Amino acid sequence: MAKISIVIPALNEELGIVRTIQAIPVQELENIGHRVQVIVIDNGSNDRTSELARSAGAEVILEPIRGYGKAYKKGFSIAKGDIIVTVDADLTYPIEDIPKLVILLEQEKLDFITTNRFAYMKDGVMSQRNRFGNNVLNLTTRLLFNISLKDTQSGMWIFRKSILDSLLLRSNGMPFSEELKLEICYYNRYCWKEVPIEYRVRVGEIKLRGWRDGLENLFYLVRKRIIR
Ligand SMILES: Nc1nc2c(ncn2[C@@H]2O[C@H](COP(=O)(O)OP(=O)(O)OP(=O)(O)O)[C@@H](O)[C@H]2O)c(=O)[nH]1
Ligand SMILES: [Mg+2]
Repeated sequence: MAKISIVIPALNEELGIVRTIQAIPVQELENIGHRVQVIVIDNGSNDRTSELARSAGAEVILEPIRGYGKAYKKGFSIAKGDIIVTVDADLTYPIEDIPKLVILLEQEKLDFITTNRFAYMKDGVMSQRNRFGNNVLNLTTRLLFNISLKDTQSGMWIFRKSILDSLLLRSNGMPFSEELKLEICYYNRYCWKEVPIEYRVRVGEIKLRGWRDGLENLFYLVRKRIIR
């Protein structure tokens, strides 16, 4: 049977981690021919994230160096699936859509699917400040790279693991999300699609440091355009 690895970065997510893992439609994925591996990457949570993730049946990997990108790189390095799926540990992404998205990847022979959180977004799900920041980052991506992604910062992806070998992923922090998309859609020109999803209110404490991460992501886009 083919395998899917669901990779979940989690930093102090004791409120969402168990429900995130339990929401994974393991049986449905097996019915369409994929055994499921669930990997949680924790780098230094000081709550019960690791312990709860393990008790919910996930493989928990501890990455000593902090960072969203660092966590993903570690997770990808131990993922055994031919297909990798990513979600946050905060109940924001529609985990129940994973089988549908995997079928889409296979049927349309895509290499990568990224998701658009803004498609059906209700008021109050994201702060006005974050919406503004996302708009700036999407516009900058369009101007610098001529890619019309509607959501350059989404963290829910479905892709073939085989593409990872050709990607130059340098960021260890929050810019990892945009860098991954640029490497796939711009530098390597893989076959990809952006799919609308529902995005929900986060449980637990926000990890994003608003202006600071926003500006870091913006400068990262400019730097990436100059030196890949
Ligand atoms: N392992 C690890 N996970 C992280 C780190 N920073 C963030 N995360 C996780 O990565 C996911 C994305 O971070 P979020 O804080 O949800 O960031 P976001 O989705 O951009 O914004 P909000 O959901 O609005 O907070 C969550 O599951 C976090 O727990 C980190 O340094 N290490
Ligand atoms: Mg989140």
